Amino acid sequence: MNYLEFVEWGYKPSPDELICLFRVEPSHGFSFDEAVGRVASESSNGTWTEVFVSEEVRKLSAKAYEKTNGYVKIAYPVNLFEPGNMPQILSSIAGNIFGMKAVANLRLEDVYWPPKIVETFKGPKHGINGVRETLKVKNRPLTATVPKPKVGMTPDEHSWAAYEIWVGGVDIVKDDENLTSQRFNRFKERVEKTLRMREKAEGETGERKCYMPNISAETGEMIKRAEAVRDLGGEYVMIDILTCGWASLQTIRERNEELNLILHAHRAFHAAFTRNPKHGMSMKVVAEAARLVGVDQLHVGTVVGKLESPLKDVAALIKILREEKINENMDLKLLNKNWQKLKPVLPVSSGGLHPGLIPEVMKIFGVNVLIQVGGGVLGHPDGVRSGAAAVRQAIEAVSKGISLKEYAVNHKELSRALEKWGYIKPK
Ligand code: CAP
Ligand code: MG
Repeated sequence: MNYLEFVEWGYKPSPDELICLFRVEPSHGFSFDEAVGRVASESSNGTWTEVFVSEEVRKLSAKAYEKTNGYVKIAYPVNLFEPGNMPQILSSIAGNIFGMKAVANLRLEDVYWPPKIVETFKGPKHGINGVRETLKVKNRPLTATVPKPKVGMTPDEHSWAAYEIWVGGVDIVKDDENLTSQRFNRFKERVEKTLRMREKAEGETGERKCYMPNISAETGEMIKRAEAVRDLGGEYVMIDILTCGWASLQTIRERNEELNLILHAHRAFHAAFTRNPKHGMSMKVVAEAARLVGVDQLHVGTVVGKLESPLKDVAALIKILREEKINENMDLKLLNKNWQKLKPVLPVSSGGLHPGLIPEVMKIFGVNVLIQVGGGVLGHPDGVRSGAAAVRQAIEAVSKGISLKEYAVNHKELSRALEKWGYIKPK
């Protein structure tokens, strides 16, 4: 098989073609071009030995056309893909190729999605504006807290923690990624009791409060749980999109046309394949697929918190989720994008955060962000309600351009949070 038939340096792809940026590290004994030819072949319509290929079939072959510093751009004819089918698209461009013996390492760094693909996906139902309208919060970061310990509490304990979090000042209570419907905390009972506490907290604070129950489960069960949330008066559901899978996310998004819930996407499992800079698939491609399929909020990291999230990655993810058009930026290893009418997605910054880190998070994200603080609220020395208040006070301080230290002089809850955690960056 002559894999170099899938290589044409200098080829000019049409704007209709899907483009992938790969980092390619050939195995010993393979030239860069031979390895690249195999990647383009295996991810489009080639195989390891000669087979009859008609002219029509050859039109579906991918072409490697530009290379710099170990990175290569490969162009894919749009007809290679089934419009609107995310599993099929990723099975092509992020499928067998990672296991090829011809590459020692291979990483799908980014994708340019052509208009004929973008227009076949629904995108977010609510987007950032819809989320803000629901919460009635205009121009400050939204806040969320996961009641910790992450699993083990009963519905009564969970809903009580939620009440304390809401009355302390946090906008949204979020289930943790591994809390679904275990023996000690059945889904429906938790949602009923927590939404009842939400009403109590709204009555006492005069602020809108929301709850994000985690519906992650077999797809049919997820639909039942989403319908239950809608019937109980909830506005949100959370889905662990990577352990649930793209097909199930598309099914929930379809069903959500009528349910009209805000979809919060947790990305647990991503670091299994996004973290290694030499091999796997970047979080950028996950974020792009999530925006296309149509989540309203997505975790993107903190830079300063407990989980690996370098600034360049987070900066690229913020652009992918919030901007409509993006120019190619090789410093961020970002190909150009045109999301057309797809609504923007609210980035979620979470993981090891506490009030002392909020100024840095707001410097990175600005105000269009959902800041999730779990342990940093539940672990406050004066209790949950004080922890929640300290988060809001930290945001107020930044919004007023006042240092936390100064603002803490007249805000006890913030002062006590700084006493306990200072400005530490948890690992
Ligand atoms: C954070 C969290 C989130 C992580 C996920 C946790 O809790 O609930 O799942 O933020 O990581 O379970 O660790 P804390 P990412 O606020 O107590 O750290 O946001 O990077 O996807
Ligand atoms: Mg969690």
